[in-house]
Parts: sequence; structure tokens; C-alpha cells
Amino acid sequence: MKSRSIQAGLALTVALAGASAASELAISAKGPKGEPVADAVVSLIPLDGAVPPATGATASIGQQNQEFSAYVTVVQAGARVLFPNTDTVQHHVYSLSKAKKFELPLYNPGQNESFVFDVPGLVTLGCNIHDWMLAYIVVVPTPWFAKTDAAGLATLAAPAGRYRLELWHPRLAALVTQEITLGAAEAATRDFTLTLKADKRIRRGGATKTGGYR
Ligand SMILES: [Cu+2]
Repeated sequence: MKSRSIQAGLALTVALAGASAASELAISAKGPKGEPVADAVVSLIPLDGAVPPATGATASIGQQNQEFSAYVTVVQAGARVLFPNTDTVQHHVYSLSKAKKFELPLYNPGQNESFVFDVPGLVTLGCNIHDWMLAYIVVVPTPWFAKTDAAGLATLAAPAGRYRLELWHPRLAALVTQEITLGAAEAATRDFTLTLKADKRIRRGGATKTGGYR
């Protein structure tokens, strides 16, 4: 984690030294007791400037050990998402979400289908065979986004300007939004204390590993 943020810092320094004025935003997400909140998605939607189109980036949500990995994925609208089944069993991956309805029935080990997610919104993934399998794709209308890590931290670099900051988490009752202005010179920080609902993930049946939510 640490080396990654140092790398991000170096990349930012290089960007700042270059022609384009990028600005850093450091996010911290905590729960009511000050505990770090992972998997919070933060995106910056420009209020003035244009949004660069998706660059053909891809993301991947695997099925392994009868779980999705990762639990939360964020992509810019227009991105392609791969669904590699690296398990030894079949899955039946599906979404009933408005932003993208699809299903992969009789989905065999080794298959790797993909879809383009071009409508911003929340896509909830499930598996018709394994009830406990649950994951989210947050499709955002911007290339400037990040997801908090296990320490509840995330860093974004975006051009200076005015943005609507949106923060989403699976256990939030509603999207958190605020307006933010990023300056060309100084880095910005935003600390969020989130009111979280109970974790709705169902307990995995027949798990071989010790307890908890699997
Ligand atoms: Cu499954």
C-alpha cells in the first residue's frame, strides 16, 4: 500500500511539473467510531470543463473460490469489464440493474466473457447458483475516480477546476455529494465520517473456512 501511494505521489509530482496542471485530492473515509471504511468510491464530475471520453480501459471481475473479486469495482462509462471464471465450478453471473442488465448462464470454468458498461449508475452482480456471491460495479461519468483501501484512504489526481464530488459505499443510505474546487498548486484533503447501514451480505453456506462473512 505504502509503496503504491509513494508511486502515486511521484506520478503527481511529474504531472505537476509538466504542462497540465493536475491537482491532488486525498480522501479519508471513516465510520461512526473512527474505523477505516474500505470500498468507498469517490468520483469527481467536472462542473465546467468537458469530460474526456473513456479510453477503452478494461476492468476484470473474477469468480474465484465462489466469490467475486473484487467486491466493489469502479469504471468510467464506456469501459469494458471482463468476467473470468477461474473457478472449477459453473456460475450464473447476472445483473438486474437498470444501468446494465445481463446474465451469463451455464458459465463454465475458463470462460471470460465481457460487456461494455456505457450507462452511469450502480450495477449489482449476483450469481443464481451461489446466493452469497455479491459485487458492485459503480459506473461513473468521469475518468477521475478512486476507491478507498483497507486503511480507508484514496488519492485522486485531476485537472484544476470545479467538481461535484460523489461518494458511494454499499452500506450508505444515500450518495454523499459536495462541490469541490481543486487548485493547481495545493493538494486538497477531504475526510468523511459515514453513517453506515448493516452489512447485507448473507452468510455463506457450507464454507470451509472459519466463520464471518465470506
Ligand atoms: Cu456462482
